[in-house]
Amino acid sequence: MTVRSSFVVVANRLPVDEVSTPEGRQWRRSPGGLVTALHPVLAEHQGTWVGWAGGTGAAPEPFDLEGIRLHPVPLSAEELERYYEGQSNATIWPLYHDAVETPAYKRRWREAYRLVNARFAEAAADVAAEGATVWIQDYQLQLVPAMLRELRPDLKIGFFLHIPFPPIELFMQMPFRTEILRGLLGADLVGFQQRLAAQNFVRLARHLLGLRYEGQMIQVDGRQVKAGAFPISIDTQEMERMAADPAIQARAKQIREELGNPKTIILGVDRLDYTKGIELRLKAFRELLADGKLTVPDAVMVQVATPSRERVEHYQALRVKVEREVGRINGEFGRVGVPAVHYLHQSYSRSELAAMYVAADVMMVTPLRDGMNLVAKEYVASRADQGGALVLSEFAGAATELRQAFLCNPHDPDAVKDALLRAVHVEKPEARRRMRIMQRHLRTHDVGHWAKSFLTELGTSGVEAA
Ligand code: ADQ
Repeated sequence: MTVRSSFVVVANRLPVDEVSTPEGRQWRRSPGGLVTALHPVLAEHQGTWVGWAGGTGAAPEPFDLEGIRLHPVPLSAEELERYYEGQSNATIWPLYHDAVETPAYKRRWREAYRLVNARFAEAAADVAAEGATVWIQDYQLQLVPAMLRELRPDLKIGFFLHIPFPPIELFMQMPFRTEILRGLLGADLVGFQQRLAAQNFVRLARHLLGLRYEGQMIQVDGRQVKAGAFPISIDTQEMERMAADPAIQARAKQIREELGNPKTIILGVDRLDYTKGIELRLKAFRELLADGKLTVPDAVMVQVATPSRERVEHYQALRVKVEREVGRINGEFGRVGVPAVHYLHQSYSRSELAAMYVAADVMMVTPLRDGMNLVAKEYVASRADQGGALVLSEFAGAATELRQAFLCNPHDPDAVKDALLRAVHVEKPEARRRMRIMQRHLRTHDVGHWAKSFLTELGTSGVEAA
């Protein structure tokens, strides 16, 4: 029997991983801010999370884990290639990130995207109780709001976009642009990371469909759709607690030793993605070494580049470029046993990442475009000692809030070099002052605050009180 919930989250992925244990294969809750933020609301309302469980072919039966109902949606191998790798990650992802790589448009990807979105909408319609709130997440599922409204006009529907929403000129490239826009307008509330993105959206509604709007409220088919900015955040308390843990502190010290106790450790942590500006960061470091402004072994760089979307062409090309640049820097500036760049194409546990944050003197977050960037926020929250300095791209959503970072335009190599040098040489009291202000902000603006503001705006009685 299908369990019906008064609160439903719909996201491409379920917040679980299948792991091998001595008792056999088991589901484990995956780490991540979204699930942490939504868990209390889900648990309180016997909520259901609808999403893909990983793997292809038939989906597992719905199951319960830690008080949440998980409702898997199946994907075939072909759908994974067309809907996920194709339409989501080779069309929409680059287009919405200022087309920093050229988006590819394919009819069969579009078709698969429609089909899979319809499947998610049907699954959500099946599990939602009368008058329930359904919160749909991100760019893979932009058609779901309208599809779901069609099936279940009684529901309250929210949508949140985790990535940027492009200006009209760029969005207009998209072959099925009207369908996407109509899809999003199926929601009662469409949330974005940035005010500018919400503005792009309401203007687009007027431009493409001739819809009237006042402020952030769009009139559509006799309904009102609200757009708004809800900057996502991290579980600040958990990050602070983890970073203050003596075991993490000891590990951080050990990392410094393993790196030869350099004066300055410069750190980058990203998914290996062309939006993250990994190459330009490496180039800035190389040029500063060449100019003699930084020297090895006084300064070393650690770049963690988590494997990501490895079957998508642009990602394969990026890996080659990044690894060539790392090789070049180490070839020119490394010494036996002392590389200039430590490049780690691996995934890490949350605690190892925390130890790296604590160990790093300068954190470089230099995306060409990023919806928010949680790494920047995690780094700030991890510096209980108020040490460290953050270099942050103006093109990351986080730059709107973390104004005390060393902000730079990532398209200007001299600006990146300048920000990095300023961060390396900042006086301790000044660095502490900057960290303190940013930390104070993150304590009040954590991921719980994000979820609560969205749900309150959606006006879901009962849910906003959770
Ligand atoms: P992402 O593009 O994935 O997210 P980001 O916000 O930086 O980017 O989040 C990455 C997360 O993965 C961080 O929590 C980080 O700690 C973790 N991580 C990175 N490398 C790791 C590694 N090697 N091992 C383990 N964990 C690692 C998208 C948007 C962002 C937006 C988020 C949330 O692109 O702009 O901030 O969604 O809305």
